[in-house]
Amino acid sequence: MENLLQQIEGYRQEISSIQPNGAETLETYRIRFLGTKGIVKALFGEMKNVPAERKKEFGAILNDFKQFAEAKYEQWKAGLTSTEEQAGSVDLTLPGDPLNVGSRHPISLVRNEILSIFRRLGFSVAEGPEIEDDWHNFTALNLPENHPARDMQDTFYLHRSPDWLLRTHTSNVQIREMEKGKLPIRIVNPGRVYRNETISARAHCFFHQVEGLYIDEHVSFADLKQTLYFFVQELFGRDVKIRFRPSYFPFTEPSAEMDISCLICNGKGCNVCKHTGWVEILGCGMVHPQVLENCGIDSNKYTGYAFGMGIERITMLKYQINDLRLFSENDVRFLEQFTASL
Ligand code: 2NL
Repeated sequence: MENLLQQIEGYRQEISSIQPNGAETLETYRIRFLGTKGIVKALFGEMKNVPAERKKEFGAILNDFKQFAEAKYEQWKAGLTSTEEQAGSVDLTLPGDPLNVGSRHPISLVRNEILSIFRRLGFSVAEGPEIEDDWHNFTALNLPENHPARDMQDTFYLHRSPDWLLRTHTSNVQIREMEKGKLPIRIVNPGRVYRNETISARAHCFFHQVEGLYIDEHVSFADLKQTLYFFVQELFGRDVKIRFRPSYFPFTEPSAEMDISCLICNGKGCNVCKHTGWVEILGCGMVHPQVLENCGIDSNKYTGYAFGMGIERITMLKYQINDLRLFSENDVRFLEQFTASL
C-alpha cells in the first residue's frame, strides 16, 4: 500500500514536469497514462490488493490522481491547437480571397465622360421615359404624319395602342423639358432608344444616345459650334479638328453633321474613316421654330440649339471596337477590358 502511494506520487511529479512540445508526445502521454492498458487503469487494478480498511482512502487518492492526469491532458491539448494555428496551419499573413468587383460597361464609361464634360459647361442632366406617346416622340418634333421615321419598320409600337411606342431617340426628354415652360434650358439627356432593325455588326434594335439642348434669348449657331468644339477637344484631345456639313433634320433648321479628324490615321486615310480622313460623330442644328411653338415657347423671343450623338459610335471610335453586338452580349472577356473608373 505505501509502495503504491509512493508510485502515485512519483507519477504526479513526472506529469508536472512534462513540457508540452508537440502532438506526438501528447498522444504518447495519453496512451501511457490514460489508455486502456495505461498506468491509471493499472493502478485501479491494484485496488484488489489493498486491505479492506484502506480501500476508501486509496480509492479517493486514485480518483484524485486520475482527474489530475486527465486535466493535464486536456490543458496540454488545448494549448497545442492554439499554438499550431499560430505556428503555420493557418497563415494569417496570406492575402484574403479577392472580391470580384466587376468593371464599368464601356457604354457607361463613355456616357459618364460625355456628361461630365457638359456638366462643366453648365448643362444639367435630364432623363425621361423609354415608353412614349406619338406626340413627344414624333409630332412635337415636327415629324409629319407620313415621315419615313414613323414607318412601322423602324418603330416598335406597343400592341396596346397605336399611340404608344418605344422612343426612337431621346428628344422626347427635351420636348418634355420645354413643355414645363421654365427658361432658359440647358440640358444633356442620355438614354436608351429603340429601332426595329435587323441586328448586325453595325445595327442593333436598341442603342444609346446623348442629346443636348440650349434655349435662351440670342443663342446662335456660333455658340453651338464653339460648345461642340470644346466638347470633342475634351473627349479626344486638343489636336482634334472639326468640320460641319449641311444636313437635314425635321426638328432643326439649319441642320448640320459634325465630323472630327480621324483619330486612327490622323487624317491620312484608313478603314475607319473610309480614306476620307474624317469621321462623323454627331448631328446638330438650331431648334426649328415650329418645335419651339409646339412646346409653347415664343420663337420670336427665344432661339436654341440642339445636338444628338450615338454613344456606341463614339465608344467604338475611342476603343477601336468593330462590332456593335459586343456591347449587348455580356461576354466578360470583352467587358473585363474596361477599367472601373468614372
Ligand atoms: C443624331 C442627330 C439630333 C437633335 C438631335 C433635337 C431635339 C429637339 C429639338 C431639336 Cl427637342 N433637335 N435633337 C437635333 C439634331 C440632331 O441628333 O445623329 N443623333 C444620333
